[in-house]
Amino acid sequence: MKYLVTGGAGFIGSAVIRHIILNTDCQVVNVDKLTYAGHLESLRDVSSEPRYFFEEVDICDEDKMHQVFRCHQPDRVLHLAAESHVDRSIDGPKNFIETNIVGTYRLLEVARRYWMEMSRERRNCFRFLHVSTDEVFGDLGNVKARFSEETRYAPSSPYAASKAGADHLVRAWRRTFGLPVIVTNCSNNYGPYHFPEKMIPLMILNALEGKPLPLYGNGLQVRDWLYVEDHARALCKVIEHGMVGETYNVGGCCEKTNAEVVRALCNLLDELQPREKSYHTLITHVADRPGHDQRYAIDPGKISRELGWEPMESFETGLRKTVIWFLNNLSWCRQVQAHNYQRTRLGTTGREVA
Ligand code: NAD
Ligand code: TDX
Repeated sequence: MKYLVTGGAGFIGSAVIRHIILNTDCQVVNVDKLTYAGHLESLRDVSSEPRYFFEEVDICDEDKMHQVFRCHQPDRVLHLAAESHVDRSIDGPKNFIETNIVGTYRLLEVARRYWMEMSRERRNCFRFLHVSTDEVFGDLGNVKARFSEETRYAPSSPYAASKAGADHLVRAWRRTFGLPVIVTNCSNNYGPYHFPEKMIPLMILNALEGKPLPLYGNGLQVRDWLYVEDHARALCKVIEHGMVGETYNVGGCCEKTNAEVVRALCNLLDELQPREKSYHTLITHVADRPGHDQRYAIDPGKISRELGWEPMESFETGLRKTVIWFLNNLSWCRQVQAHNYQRTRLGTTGREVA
């Protein structure tokens, strides 16, 4: 069995590849353009394994993607390659439209051609899993509801709109061409190898450098957190046992305000790496993100009932593991920050204090 993983040098893609290589005897082809967010260092635990292959290719490049499919003959496609940071999509939406929408369209066409040329037996087993986000559903505000697989799409940011567009394309390729696709929509991930422009790693690294911890607006926005290895397990379960044409919401039932998350990080750092003044003194309110969604929350009932998936990590154990991982892997952080890292909208620069 051979998996083709797009975006495998990113945060979640690298967790998926580690999971497959360490827990199965399958082969994995990692197709990644290595943007500022893609780092082969994140795969150092598995990259010497002969079942792992790397192709530095842009998913928008149809000719090269055809060659990759022809050469590796994958049985499964896990599509994670994307521009993924909301703040960057506000500063410059172009790359988001190109990779997330046009790139997904090109990948669907390459996969469709490849699938149509497969033997009947292999064609019946082929699967294309498109990895999407809860942000496509938009803002829950302060109502109690959670997102189900039937929730209407109402994306707020250019990032969310580009992911929504990609989701629609993937479902259309199922309905019109019969391509055996499955879609997942997951909530916020956190854990090792998280690129330090996202809130949790940014706060940890800023704290260790004694820099302000920039909470957008009032800090009361709610995100639903899931440890990245639980997401990787969910994706493998869905691609193996999920129903073709279906959508599965993935989430940890772990709603926290951003202020709660940052306070929990400060408590852990005060315990694990104490400094003269508590890390809490670094918390700073800064100008809000334009169009900032107030609340996301996933109902993971379907994947739990139908596929038996449950998160294994609690927020408390997962966050502690994450902080310890960052404390022990500051050289990885320095490497990825040095690599072509444009300091745009990091929250520590250019933002007014509210
Ligand atoms: P990431 O930004 O850490 O990694 C993205 C990877 O895709 C990088 O390795 C990058 O080099 C690669 N890439 C970007 N453009 C490419 C292109 N044109 N061709 C080939 N490779 C390209 O992202 P992530 O946080 O790991 O997210 C992975 C996927 O999961 C995305 O589709 C994202 O929308 C989705 N998702 C993320 C989260 C989250 O909390 N991070 C939650 C739900 C869903
Ligand atoms: O400095 C910050 N201060 C702050 O208050 C940053 C970077 C973020 N925030 C807030 C904004 C959000 O409410 O924290 C929350 C989390 O922000 P991010 O880490 O940027 O994640 P988010 O915008 O929620 O999107 C993430 O989850 C869904 C991923 O980046 C997406 O790829 C995924 O689809």
